Amino acid sequence: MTNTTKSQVNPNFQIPKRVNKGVMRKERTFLMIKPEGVERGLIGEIIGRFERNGFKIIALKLSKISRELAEKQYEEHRGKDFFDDLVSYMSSAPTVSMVIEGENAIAVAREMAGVTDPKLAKPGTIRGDYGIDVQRNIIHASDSEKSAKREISIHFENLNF
Ligand code: IDP
Ligand code: MG
Repeated sequence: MTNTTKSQVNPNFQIPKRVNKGVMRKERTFLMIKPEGVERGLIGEIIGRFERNGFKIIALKLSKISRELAEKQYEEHRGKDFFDDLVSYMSSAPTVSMVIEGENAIAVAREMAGVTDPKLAKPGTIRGDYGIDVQRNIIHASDSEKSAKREISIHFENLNF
């Protein structure tokens, strides 16, 4: 018996094996569909992958974020050569911000997103299937519990449940 199941919609999509199988943790994580994902009509496809993989949508928002908020989001990258372009891009057009909840949500969402560079991301991951280049890689997913808490609080200030 395997815990990897095929999606009914995308035959290439493999639901990832749960991380740390013995240690199931109900977690929340922050995700953002980047501008080209919204522009290309991929909101439903991306949210659907998380829903079909058993995650619950806790909060969801379509908005054009301010440059200031984009800078806060990517604070750890301030000073890097791609920082200005990245925050300009992220605040240039609408994005979808969301909080999802489920077992090992942080690590599983990172696995479903795929590695940062879409050229290197595996088929079946969101970036592997839809990413264009390293900046336009479709989705953001928090990389740790600390980042998830921080990112949820800056994008959903009033999330009190
Ligand atoms: P991650 O999104 O996989 O966590 P990070 O290294 O935290 O990747 O970078 C944050 C975002 O910054 C990436 O998703 C990507 O959009 C952008 N980025 C990272 N490295 C580069 C680069 O070398 N050139 C342009 N954009 C980059
Ligand atoms: Mg990151």
